[in-house]
Amino acid sequence: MARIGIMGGTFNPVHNVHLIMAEEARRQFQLKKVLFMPSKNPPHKKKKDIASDKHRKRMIQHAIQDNPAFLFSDLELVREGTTYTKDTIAALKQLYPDDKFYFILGGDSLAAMEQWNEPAYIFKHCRILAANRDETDNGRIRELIHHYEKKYGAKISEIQMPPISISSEMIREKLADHCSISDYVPACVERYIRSNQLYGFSSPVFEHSPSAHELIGYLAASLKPKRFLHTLSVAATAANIAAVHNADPKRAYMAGLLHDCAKYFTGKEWVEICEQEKIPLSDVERDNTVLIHGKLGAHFARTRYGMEDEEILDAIRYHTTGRPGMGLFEKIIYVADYMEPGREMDCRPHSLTEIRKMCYLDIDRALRMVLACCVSYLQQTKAPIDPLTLETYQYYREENEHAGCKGNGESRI
Ligand code: DGI
Ligand code: FE
Ligand code: FE
Repeated sequence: MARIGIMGGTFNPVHNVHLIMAEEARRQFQLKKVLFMPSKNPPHKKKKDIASDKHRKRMIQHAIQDNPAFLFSDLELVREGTTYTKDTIAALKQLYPDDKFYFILGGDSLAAMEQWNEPAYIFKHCRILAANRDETDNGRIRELIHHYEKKYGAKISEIQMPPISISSEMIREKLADHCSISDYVPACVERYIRSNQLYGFSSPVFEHSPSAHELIGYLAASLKPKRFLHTLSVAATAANIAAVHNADPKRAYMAGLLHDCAKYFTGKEWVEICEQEKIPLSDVERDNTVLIHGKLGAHFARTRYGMEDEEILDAIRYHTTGRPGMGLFEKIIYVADYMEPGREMDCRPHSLTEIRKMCYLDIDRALRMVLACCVSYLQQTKAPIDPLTLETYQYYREENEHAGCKGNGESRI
């Protein structure tokens, strides 16, 4: 039988006291693990100052990543309808029938428990671990414990920890006042909040072109791990290709770092952000939302990450569709995105190995190879092809044919 701690709450945002409370509970009561379980923000009564479920989830995942005893649980986020703690406990009992549950909460929530749905059920099936977040609460907590013990036979213990008055509300206020929150949340959470402009914190992360080093920290905090690795790989590959073709490898690296910076979001979210930020969308983009992340990425790069280099911004903007008459950086990012070493796919009519060699020898030819593979893939999967993708494909095929007529001897790809 294992002891499992449950940390419920809105986590709007998660902060250091949540982490200290959970760790002290784990240590003092020999818990095997602690589940961080954010409560849902019901869509019908969406509170404006509550970050979306997805943002709160990602902030928690970042915050707990270094403590192996801490786990994220989306039990409450995924449940349909109103979520009650009582139902969560019932679900946990089914999932872990042999384990014992310890519900971790702050003194303020302890006071509110009597208004929860079926507190008697919760007290019967869980031990409560209460932390005093404020020294003045001590007497009040003892009174409450006594009351619950008498009325419900509750088993409540106090978590011993120094009273630290940090609250999510205080953090949101500091953000709104443009004050630092670095003493209150882990660095990765602060970066996440800043790069996603949560809680009305609308200032750019960087006012002017950042260094690659500064940018990487923010991308690590805002992209999912797989996307972040792809990003690093595209940046390194692009820098190598640029060096061979006498272009600035540092600028190619920056373009690679930023090319998928909007990819943290998906589908509907891209459309919503474009509507909020007044970025026009075509019908094809609305139907195939993946096409949006290039233009939105360029917009984020400029407005959030302080990127002012227009060639880099174009390389980000056109990295999914390409466009006729691409500049060298655009070609490099387009190709590097397709063939970076982490990519593994069967592509036709050219293999990845061929493209990986060709990009160092002849970037235009590598570009045509990638375009041919993309169009062939889209045709195979019957996905609607963006007119710009098709136009780009035809433009470079024709350009090559014209060059071929002039007799430069290049084979037609
Ligand atoms: O963002 P990445 O995955 O690194 O790569 P990307 O920006 O090239 O996006 C690839 C996705 O975009 C892939 O799912 C295919 C899709 N795509 C590219 N061009 C078109 C397209 N989808 C449609 N429907 N039409 C296109 O023209
Ligand atoms: Fe992309
Ligand atoms: Fe990419």
